[in-house]
Amino acid sequence: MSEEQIRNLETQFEERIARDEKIEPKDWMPEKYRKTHIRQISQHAHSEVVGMLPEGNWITRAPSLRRKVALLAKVQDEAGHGLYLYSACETLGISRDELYEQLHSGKAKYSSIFNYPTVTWADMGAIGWLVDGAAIINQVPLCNTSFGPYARAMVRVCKEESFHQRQGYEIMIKLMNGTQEQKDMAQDALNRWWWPSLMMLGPTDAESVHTEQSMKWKLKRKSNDDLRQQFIDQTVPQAELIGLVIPDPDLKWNEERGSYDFGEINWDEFWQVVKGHGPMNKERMKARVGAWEGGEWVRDAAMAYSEKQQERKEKQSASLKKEVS
Ligand code: FAQ
Repeated sequence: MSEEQIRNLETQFEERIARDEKIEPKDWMPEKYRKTHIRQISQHAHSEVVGMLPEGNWITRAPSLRRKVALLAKVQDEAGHGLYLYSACETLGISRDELYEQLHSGKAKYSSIFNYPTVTWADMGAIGWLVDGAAIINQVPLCNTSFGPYARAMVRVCKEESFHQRQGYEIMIKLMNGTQEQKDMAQDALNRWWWPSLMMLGPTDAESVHTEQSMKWKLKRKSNDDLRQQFIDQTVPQAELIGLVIPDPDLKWNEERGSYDFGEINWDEFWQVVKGHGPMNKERMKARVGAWEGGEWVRDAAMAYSEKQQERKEKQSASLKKEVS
């Protein structure tokens, strides 16, 4: 293709983005757009899959049958989200095997938030309320993202995240209506999950290397700082309502801005976690790689079964053809 032809295609592409048209897998797209989407969608998929581990840790120890059923359903939903997202990513021309390889070799990133331990039952409340709460704030704008398969996957994901957020908040309400020990447990979980939840929404806009281009392509519809502010403004009244205290002495309502001012985020901690040195990075990777290797016989059996079915079908159609002739 000549340079002029490429320029024309780029112009048409930018015009489609400006008109808010969805870009579909078979449409022409700049190589950088494709790569950026593979990066973000695959990181998102990996986050959903690794994100099953902290809560999976509590399925066998949920305090009642109702809580167990709800947590089990939530964790299964996260697996489903990972699968839609891997499928959306595959439409950009990368295989599932390559994506898994990137995760298992440590080349691919996944959300920092899942590298923290879940030490008490209250952490199940805090994760649903805060982590899923932050995920919804980040993902609702993504329902309007420019790449069709990603936008469509996000619609369903957001509906499910909304149930997850409520089940988490309900756990916190229950604990805050309980004994002093239960209240302390809920407060302790909030103390540990608050700051990592703010970090989860990504580095400050000044440090965010991808935001500018991603906003132009309408991959991202809101900046990291805007989403973080929205999360704080929405969550603080929810904490106050049930008697929890946000662990930030600098948190203060700013009348002029109509938003909360908040304290300094420990970005050194964030980058340490992103670079693989968080409290649970090694355990998370070990669990994922172990699951992949331990599941090899299941994949082999599924492949053998499908090959057998195919052979059977071919034999049947061959004998049918013989009969007809
Ligand atoms: N953790 O320039 P930016 C969930 C990296 S799903 C690790 O700002 P961008 C559901 C970033 O990749 C949670 N790394 O990047 C659930 C980049 O590095 P790179 C996941 C992070 O892409 C709930 C570098 O820093 N959600 O929770 C993080 O424009 C409960 C510079 O950053 C999504 O993935 C981080 N937190 O903005 C499941 C949503 N933040 O790639 C189970 C889709 C940044 O150059 C239980 N993703 N980095 O090597 C997004 O919206 C964006 O990718 C952001 C980051 C906002 C995460």
